[in-house]
Amino acid sequence: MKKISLVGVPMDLGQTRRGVDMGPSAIRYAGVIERLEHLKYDVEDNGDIIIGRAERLHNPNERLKNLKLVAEGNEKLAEKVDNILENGDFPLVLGGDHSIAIGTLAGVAKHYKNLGVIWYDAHGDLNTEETSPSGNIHGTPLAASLGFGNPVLTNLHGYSPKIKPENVVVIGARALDDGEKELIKEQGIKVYTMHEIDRLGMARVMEEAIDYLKEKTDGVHLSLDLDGLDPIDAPGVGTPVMGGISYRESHLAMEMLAESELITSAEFVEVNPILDERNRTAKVAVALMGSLFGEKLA
Ligand code: B3U
Ligand code: MN
Ligand code: MN
Repeated sequence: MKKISLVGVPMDLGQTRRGVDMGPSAIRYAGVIERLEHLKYDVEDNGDIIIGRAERLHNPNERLKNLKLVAEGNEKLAEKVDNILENGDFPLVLGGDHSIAIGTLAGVAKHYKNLGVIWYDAHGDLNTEETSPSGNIHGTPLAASLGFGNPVLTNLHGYSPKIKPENVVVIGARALDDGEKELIKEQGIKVYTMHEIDRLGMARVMEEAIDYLKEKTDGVHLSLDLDGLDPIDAPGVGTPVMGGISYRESHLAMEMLAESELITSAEFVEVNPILDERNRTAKVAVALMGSLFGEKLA
């Protein structure tokens, strides 16, 4: 069995609500290491990536907020993740806001010819510097990894693009901006919105997503934003959107991914303990990791 190599990324500069930098501590406190060790994994905790401190939270002349510090933190993360894969271990990244997916994917994608990505999120994170309504980099990482957006982000870790549009599946979307909808159409990105999840059911959605990626990819990264879940189940997130994926559907999704043996790296992001109720969202994240790594109900 592979060793799981954990990295925390206390990043909160990709958006404007403070507190998400405490996500890695909250997830550790919720027992991630014990949970994975109980499943007989060898778990190594690499501690946290050091993220720079902004003297002043964002310069109003900059379109993308805190671009330099976000890029620097992501470059360090990319190097770390790259080394973890070099050692043959499984990288498990704990966020932090979703801007860290730029660094994770930069470190991961080098190791594959056709990396698949499952983007589990209420949002598409497909904005670019031009289309972003907020200037928050956590709304742009999927676009950046596909090669769209500011070159400081797209060229992170020295190459672009990291992934191909036909190897991406977005699951749980229900808050897409106009520019994101255009990019989805133009690039033919597979998206299961809440409409499809309601219509087909999560089991069918996951079967289709797994079949779609299975043949054409040589590794699949899971990027799970806790706001993909309904805020009733995961209240501790910066941008909650009603009408999301339930706790049970999410467990089913993780269990089906575990059965598929497709996932080769993962990250869990956007846990914000300040906005949470008694660390509930971090506990949900850890429970989902349990299912992803093969925990069985009976
Ligand atoms: N699409 C909006 C909102 C958003 C994206 N990701 C999150 N919120 N978490 C934006 O700002 O790009
Ligand atoms: Mn996201
Ligand atoms: Mn989101």
